[in-house]
Amino acid sequence: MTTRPLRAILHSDLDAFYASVEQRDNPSLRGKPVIVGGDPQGRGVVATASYEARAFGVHSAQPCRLALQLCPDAIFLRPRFEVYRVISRIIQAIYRQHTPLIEPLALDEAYLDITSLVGEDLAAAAQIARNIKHAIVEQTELHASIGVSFNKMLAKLASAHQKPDGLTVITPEAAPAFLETLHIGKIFGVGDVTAARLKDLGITTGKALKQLSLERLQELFGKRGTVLYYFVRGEDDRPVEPERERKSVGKETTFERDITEREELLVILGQLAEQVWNRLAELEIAGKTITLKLRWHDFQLVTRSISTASPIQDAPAMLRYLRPLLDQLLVENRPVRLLGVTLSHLVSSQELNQREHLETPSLWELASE
Ligand code: DCP
Ligand code: MG
Repeated sequence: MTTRPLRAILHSDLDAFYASVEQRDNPSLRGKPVIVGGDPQGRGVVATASYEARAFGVHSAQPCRLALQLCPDAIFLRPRFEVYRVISRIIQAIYRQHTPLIEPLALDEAYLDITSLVGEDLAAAAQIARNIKHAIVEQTELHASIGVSFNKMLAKLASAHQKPDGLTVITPEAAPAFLETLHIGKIFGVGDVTAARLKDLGITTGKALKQLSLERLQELFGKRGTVLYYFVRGEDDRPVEPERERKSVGKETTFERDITEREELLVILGQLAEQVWNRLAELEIAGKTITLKLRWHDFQLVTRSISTASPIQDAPAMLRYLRPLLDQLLVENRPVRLLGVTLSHLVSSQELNQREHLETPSLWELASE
């Protein structure tokens, strides 16, 4: 059963955002594999790839070097955040013509609550979604995929369902069947590692996941287990929060196999730092406290933080702080299963100069010191 009140929620997400902008602004790139991210000769990561590059198995957060192996003809470009921010503002203005209840998740992604406009009528909500898609194409020449449903979780699944240029509606009647046939990896909160654990239990679909009791899921995954229990039943009462104040920006990764080598861990820390930095650059913010999170193979969690007088503004600077934090923690041959990097005590960085950023020494020159 779905809990009331039902809402009308849109989740709007631009297709291959950075790459589509680059193809828009340079017609010779259209129809070609384009990868926006770090240096392919160094150890940077992919921010995003055009659909032509994705066909070769290239995806976000992948090391650029691997992307180059998969797709040797790819054209590598550095991100132009200042252009992406301008587009983001145009899109936000389109959303605001419909509702003030907008929760941005990234420059290209937002939830909109349009319940006050359409009540529970999702067909009317879909018409608004169509209008928004149309206005986005008119004003930016870019395509968005929009999901329409009665809560945030389902709206997000819906927007991903028919990318690119998709419009998917999931009604309360259709939600149970949609969720039952869904591969569990697609459910919010199920990362690769959780999916692998579920697979070991013989669970790969929403239908199979539904067989697990709340208690069993909590036993397996703690608090996240509770969320999974409700999500797989289509229940999510989180409101769209326009004013949510961002307190930190972080990124973490659980490894498919535990890692002991310091050098290997440093490479991963560098990749995480670069992704956190991309996010900071998008938001034009910087942070004064950096936290390293590490989970040992036996699930024990440790964190170490350091605060600085002036904001940390780029990935190489992050790595300079992270390296000694990692060294404090590392114990001979103790395997690590997760690393995370978070920046907090955020400050808006008006002085953040894009040019200076692009000219900072490669993160990877520092990583290999
Ligand atoms: N991004 C990034 N690093 C990631 C994921 C994303 O820098 N690990 C950046 C680049 C993307 C933008 O954020 O263009 C939006 O992220 P999405 O996950 O929405 O990815 P895309 O818009 O590129 O693709 P999709 O069509 O799947 O939405
Ligand atoms: Mg997107």
